[in-house]
Amino acid sequence: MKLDSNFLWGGSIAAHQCEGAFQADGKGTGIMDLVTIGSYQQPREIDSEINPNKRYPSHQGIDFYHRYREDIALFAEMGFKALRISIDWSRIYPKGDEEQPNQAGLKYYQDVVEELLKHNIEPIVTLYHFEMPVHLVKQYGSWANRKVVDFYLKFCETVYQALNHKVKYWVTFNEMNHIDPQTEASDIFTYIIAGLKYSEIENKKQTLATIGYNMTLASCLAVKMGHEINPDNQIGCVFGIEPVYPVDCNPENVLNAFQQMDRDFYQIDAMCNGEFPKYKLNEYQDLGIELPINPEDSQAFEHGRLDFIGMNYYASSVAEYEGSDANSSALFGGLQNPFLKTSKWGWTIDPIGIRYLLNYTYRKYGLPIIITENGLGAVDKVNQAGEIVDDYRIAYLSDHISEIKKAVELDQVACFGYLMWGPIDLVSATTGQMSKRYGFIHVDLDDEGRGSLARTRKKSFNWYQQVITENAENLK
Ligand code: BGP
Repeated sequence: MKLDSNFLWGGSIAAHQCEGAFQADGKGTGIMDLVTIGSYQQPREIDSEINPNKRYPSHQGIDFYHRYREDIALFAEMGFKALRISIDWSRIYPKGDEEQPNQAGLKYYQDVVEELLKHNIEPIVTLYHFEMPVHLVKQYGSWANRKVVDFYLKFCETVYQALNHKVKYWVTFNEMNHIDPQTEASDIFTYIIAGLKYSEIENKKQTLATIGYNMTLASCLAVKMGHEINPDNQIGCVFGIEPVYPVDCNPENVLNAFQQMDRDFYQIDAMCNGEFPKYKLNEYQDLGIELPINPEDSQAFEHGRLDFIGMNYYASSVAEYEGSDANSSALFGGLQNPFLKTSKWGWTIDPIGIRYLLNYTYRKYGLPIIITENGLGAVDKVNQAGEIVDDYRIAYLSDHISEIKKAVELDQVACFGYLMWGPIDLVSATTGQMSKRYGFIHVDLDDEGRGSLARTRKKSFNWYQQVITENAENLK
């Protein structure tokens, strides 16, 4: 099998990382509007109110809100077939529990979608990418409260209707799989998903299991609703999964690695197999966790199955030795893989991992997969001629795309698109930095918010343009 001629080449961005304009046209405060800048070593601070003396990168983003036409024209110039955007919930329902949506917020996204369609770029819309109204966290306790599922569904319905027949590909959630009752997390990881700092969550196991269940249920209900509104809708969910390798071939370590990787799949199981997995219910029962299950939930799992799976892939990790207390992933500061190099932010660079993940996931579910994120966060330097020669980014992307091609052409995986993360430099989710750059397009903005915001094509811009034109036929 060859890469399809309609293969969806493009990129992915998220509202809170690019839009800025954090109070424009009636937008409410979203959870990421309260997070400061950090770095690889220094975690981002999470405040409960906006402190006027601090800088919050989402407030400015890269000003995509006002410059989307210019930016989309640049994506079109590269030949994008698709762009994944997210809808900031707090633009549509500023507090989350209003009766009526904010029309100005809806109009903005309708305009963005029109602009994409004008350039023949397929919009892929994520309904929840770390953008929850803060009010829902403070007033209702976030996803631990079932009412939030209803507010989310109301938001989904509003957006499905507003963009009906314009948008065909939808994503219910981005990376909800980072919530796991049995894995210790840093504050930012539970915060980006649910607006709650890990260290402050009371009764952690119970609360995180409930959040995971409610979000999984919400995704299934949103799929069901989206199909009812328009049977042509193709609805998926995006997961951020790392292949986890054993530290050696000691069967205990191999099993340990398998089990660790498997923890990230229970929500996909629930969304593909028509029921919330029994093994998870039994596990929770053994831990003394009680899930807030309603009898009618089974209908949601039965009728809310995904049409496709979105995979965000950046890195692989190595599991600690069996019995070790340490948390293992390289991404979160665990063991390094001696066979692989890492990025400046410590993320392993493992192109074969994407082929492994595609194979593993496709064999498990048989559903079409789209790579919804993949890219290299790097420090770019503008040379004396004003150019950015980002050969390291080209090498990273080229190596990963080669492995995707092998997965499709040699392993018969149904992968229907590749969306590079951050085709334009934007704010990093984990660190808040601008200096962690992913883009084909450079944005003149530094970590302190200084710069003209001017957009410049990097060397990789022309490279990706050629990859798309040739459908990746002549990769080096
Ligand atoms: C993914 C998120 C994205 C993006 C990406 C890169 O997990 O879905 O929003 O940010 O990671 O991470 P970072 O921006 O921290 O480098």
